[in-house]
Amino acid sequence: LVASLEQVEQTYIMVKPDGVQRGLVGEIISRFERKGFKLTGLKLFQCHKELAEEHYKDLKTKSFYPTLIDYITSGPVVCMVWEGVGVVASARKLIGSTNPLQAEPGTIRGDLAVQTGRNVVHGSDSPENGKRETALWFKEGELCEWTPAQAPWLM
Ligand code: RTP
Repeated sequence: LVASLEQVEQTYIMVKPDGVQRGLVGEIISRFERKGFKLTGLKLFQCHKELAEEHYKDLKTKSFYPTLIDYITSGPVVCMVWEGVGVVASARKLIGSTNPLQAEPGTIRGDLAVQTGRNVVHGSDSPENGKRETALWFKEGELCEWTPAQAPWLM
């Protein structure tokens, strides 16, 4: 029942500006909490252009890249790190397909969004990117390692 340290992954989850503007922050955090993952980082943050460009550097050649950078920097985002066994793939399932019209009902995007360009939340796509993005968005000392006191069976 106790996960070994090597099995524990980290994922970077971000409520995008539209999610913040629409008042969906609590709803989105709640879905990860209820699933049973552990929150180790959380902040409201106004993302600057350089950071957005570094985060999405793999998409630099895409036609939608400039629009994407404008979108992500258009207002504050909520940055989070969640930990757990299998958290990266599980978070992507909870979030749903990139195009909200194709996302299954029950997923965050399936329930709460319509447009790909306004899809309310980001989640790392691999354990490696989970680490990379955590290091990009959070400074050392901003993360909090803690042991849940009451429900270790959820970890
Ligand atoms: P994310 O990184 O935000 O979790 O999204 P994702 O993996 O589901 O999708 P990805 O292909 O990495 O694209 C990143 C974000 O770019 C915007 N996008 N717009 N055709 C378009 O207009 C288009 N395609 C992607 C979305 O906001 C997507 O989440």
